[in-house]
Amino acid sequence: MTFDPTLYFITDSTGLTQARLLEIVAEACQGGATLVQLREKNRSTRAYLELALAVKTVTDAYQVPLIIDDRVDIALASGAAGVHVGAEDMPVALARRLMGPDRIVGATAKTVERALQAQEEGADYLGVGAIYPTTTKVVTVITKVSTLTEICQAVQVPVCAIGGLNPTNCDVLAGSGISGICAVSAIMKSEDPRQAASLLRQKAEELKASR
Ligand code: TZP
Ligand code: MG
Repeated sequence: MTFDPTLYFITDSTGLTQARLLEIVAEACQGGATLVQLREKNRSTRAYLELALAVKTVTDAYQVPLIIDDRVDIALASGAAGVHVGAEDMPVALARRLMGPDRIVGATAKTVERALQAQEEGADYLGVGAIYPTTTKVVTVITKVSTLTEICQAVQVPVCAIGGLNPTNCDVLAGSGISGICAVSAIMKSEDPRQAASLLRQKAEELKASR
């Protein structure tokens, strides 16, 4: 499946009603998100599936592909465009086998070695970070921009930077070779998610032009 990782919006529903989450997803799409990931950590399978179906209704309306974090079963059951797996999730090769050749499989990579392995196992894109400390609930370590650049040079698949990124601090990514920016809080916690997405999209386009 073709997809555009330029502005990859990742959700965090913590403390939000479902209605507000769906509103933010819609606003992010209106502002220019090119890819959306539903990221849920503490939901039952049933609740994750129901939310995925609701979010997909919104992303479908904007023709933005929906990626499901961690859960191949939820991705398949909801008809999402793809799944994103990290080091503690389904191995990339297995995720690829289960998802089939036509859906998107994304993977987290923090080293060149891991990036090459994920690509070899069938990842369609890589998420690399955290570039900056993040307020989003995640177990991660800082990835240097120099490592990000090495990863971009080593692989053929698109690479997205993640972690603490907002429109005012992402210029450090200029020349790194990224294909996109991932953002959670810069959009989720903005008073105007549409405007935040729009600013980030503009930045991401500039950064891609500087590759
Ligand atoms: N992986 C590395 S950092 C991160 C994930 C899921 C969270 C990014 O969130 P934010 O709010 O954009 O820093
Ligand atoms: Mg994960």
